[in-house]
Amino acid sequence: LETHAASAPDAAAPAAETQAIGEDVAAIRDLILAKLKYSVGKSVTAASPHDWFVATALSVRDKVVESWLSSIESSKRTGRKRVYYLSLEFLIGRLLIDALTNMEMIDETRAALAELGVDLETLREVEDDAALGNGGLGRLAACFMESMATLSIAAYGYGIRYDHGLFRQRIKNGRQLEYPEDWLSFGNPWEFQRPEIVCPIGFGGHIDTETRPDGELRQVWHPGETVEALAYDTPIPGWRGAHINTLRLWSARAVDPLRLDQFNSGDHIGALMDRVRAESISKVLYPGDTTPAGQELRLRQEFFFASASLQDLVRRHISLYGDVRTLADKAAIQLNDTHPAIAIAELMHILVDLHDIPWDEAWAITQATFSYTNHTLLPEALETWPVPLMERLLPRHMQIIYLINALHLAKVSGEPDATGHRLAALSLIDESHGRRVRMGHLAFLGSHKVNGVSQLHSDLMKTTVFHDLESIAPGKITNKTNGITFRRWLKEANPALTSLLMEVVGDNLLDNAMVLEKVAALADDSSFQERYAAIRRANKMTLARLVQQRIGVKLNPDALFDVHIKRIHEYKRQVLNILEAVAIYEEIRAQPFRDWIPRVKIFAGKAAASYTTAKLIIQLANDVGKVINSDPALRGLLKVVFLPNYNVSLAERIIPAADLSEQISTAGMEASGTGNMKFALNGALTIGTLDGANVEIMEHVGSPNIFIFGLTADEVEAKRSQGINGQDAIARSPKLSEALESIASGVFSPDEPHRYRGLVDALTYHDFFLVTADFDAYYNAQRAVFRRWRDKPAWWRSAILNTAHMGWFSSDRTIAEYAEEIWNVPVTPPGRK
Ligand code: T68
Repeated sequence: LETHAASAPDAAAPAAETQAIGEDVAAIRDLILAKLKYSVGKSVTAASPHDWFVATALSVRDKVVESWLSSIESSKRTGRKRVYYLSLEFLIGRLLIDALTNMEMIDETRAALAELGVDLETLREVEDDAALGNGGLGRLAACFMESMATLSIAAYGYGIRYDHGLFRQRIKNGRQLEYPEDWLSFGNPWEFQRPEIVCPIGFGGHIDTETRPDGELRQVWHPGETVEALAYDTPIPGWRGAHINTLRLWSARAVDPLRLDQFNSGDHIGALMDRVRAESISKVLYPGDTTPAGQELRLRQEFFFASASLQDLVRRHISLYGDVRTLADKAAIQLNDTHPAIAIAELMHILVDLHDIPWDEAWAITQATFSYTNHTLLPEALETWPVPLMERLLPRHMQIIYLINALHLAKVSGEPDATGHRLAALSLIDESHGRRVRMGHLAFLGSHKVNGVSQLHSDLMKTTVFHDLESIAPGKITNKTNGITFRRWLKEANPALTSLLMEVVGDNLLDNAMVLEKVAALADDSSFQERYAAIRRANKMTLARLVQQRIGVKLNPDALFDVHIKRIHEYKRQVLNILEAVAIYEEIRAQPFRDWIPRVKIFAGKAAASYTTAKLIIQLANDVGKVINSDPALRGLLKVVFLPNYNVSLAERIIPAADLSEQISTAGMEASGTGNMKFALNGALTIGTLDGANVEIMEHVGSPNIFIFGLTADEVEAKRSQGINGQDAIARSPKLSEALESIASGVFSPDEPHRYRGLVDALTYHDFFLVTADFDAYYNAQRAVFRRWRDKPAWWRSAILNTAHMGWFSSDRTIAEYAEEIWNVPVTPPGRK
């Protein structure tokens, strides 16, 4: 008896826990069944996987909503300062596993579904990706939303609810074809329509001048056209569900659904014209902007969501605090690139025209409220709008921009170095090729802080595009190196690795990523290496199955998986990688019995529909793959695959299976990169240039554990100033000239031998991205990769050290820096409930 009593507490504890979990599982199972029946309207026998997905999503959503309402309530009660993240893009991906993970319900839900004979992994796959973004910028916004919730910051994301997200890519005969993406066709269980939250958005029209009672003049804008912005809210749970924020996306609709008189008079299509025109604003992500109509639609999108968001947040501020003049104390607005920069003129319009705030005071409020993140230095990507278009579409805002500019130039024109050249560089209006409004300048002037997204990028901002503006506002430019959320990019993408790491560092890994450092002590431990390697092997098997299913190519899971996945762009240099594949192909054929390392080159990525060269690069990757993969002389030693329709969900599959991460942009051109961080965290070794955040990744993981090659940003600049002809580099490199020759002569395009002549000519005579200059260095770096791969303990040591030292790249760290240095809001780190 005594023995029994003494041991009872120990023995009873696990039993009680098991019982609680059992109760949870039963409760979740019953809730899913109720959702299936009463919300989806299906019986268990008739339910499709999609029906089960919706029922499961609705059941976890109930838990999310509980916490969401208390988060909103608590922010109101405590009068906390709010952060508003304005972004034209949120590249969210799927939400089911994310919500279950962050609500800590995943194991119980999996078990509950299993009791019903349903596999959670199947449900995961039926969810459509929310692909409301193009690439890194949009995905960063999604990671930031998750980290802001995790750190209990009272934040709102504001964007557009596009009916159609990033196009679906199909590859036909090696060529990219674009199809509309239709993520809403089965409904969206995560969102709440808010029919009561509607903002009128004006365009065009004219301005009247009125005299106010106090004798001052007031400008009154009378828009010629008005559309409505209708709110849809999606709750964004932070880690452990302690705090939940709102992503508010605007959908455009006409004020009147149709012209009834016109309809009844027989003009059925004409009666709907206004509606079509209004709704086109939120129809597609990034409408083609090669035509004037496309450019105008893009500007309408930018103003539509900036204005709706500003009206909404000003209304909230006034209802809580009664006085718009305290806005900057209670709201921080972050501009994700210049796409929402017109919000600066919109806030001035609201303050000056609608609230009669004197100009100087309004400008001080505006600057104290806004901050701006720059994501690119590429001149062609810096937004400018033709003045005539702005005058026609937003006449009052154009007036405001002119006045901002006049006051700004008046301030600097008194300075001794105020030459015409300098004033032209500082002006909000670019006069060099037709008059255009520089949105980067507007964002800079209207903000109290401006940041780049990696140390190198922030430094380059000061010496290039913002050189002159920085000189009149020293200290305004600051750096905030990007980060990624480890909940999605470690736990959800690679659960097996996460469990292994938690065995070492403890189960607070996702609360404080810096504990990963403890893993470094095991880098040389052979049994840990074995377990780490076994997880990679399993992930590679899973990916190999997916590749077989999708494109019918069989991969050897013991080959080195060398992965290059990102948007297709010349500066990202997919061509450099393809050239190395061609060079190795020629070598294996010439010396088939050398001791080759089996390798798979994996490419994925979308090209902008109008970007002809990028589309040709996709075709080249596919053409090269077709020849190499079917050449029996290679005996499977080299495969080149292009996986179609790259998106967040595919990235979650590929990254945990990668051995080598390709981050090979021309130095100085990739602002940061975030894929580079996802790979290194999951233990792929990086082959890369000293560009963007690669520099900081090298500093953290240690230079022996990363393969850096090529020209530095300074060297790129020096080299370009001497000319960008590739002939010398090609002449010096027999491997390169041979590879270029075989591509140019049609070895990979026998059906059209001259298909790549132009591409090869461009590399030969006009190699702006310095592919030829960096080829030998890249080739040699790849040989260093092979040497490491042959030494398996050395390889796994480096891989483990990559994982161990990546904690700093958590977006929790990035967001904590924004909170402290830009937004001035407190953060509460997550902890166990
Ligand atoms: C990316 N930018 C940077 N832009 O290229 C990348 N642009 O280095 C960085 O890591 C990432 O931003 C996050 O900071 C983009 O993704 C766009 O997608 C884009 C979209 C529309 C217009 C211009």
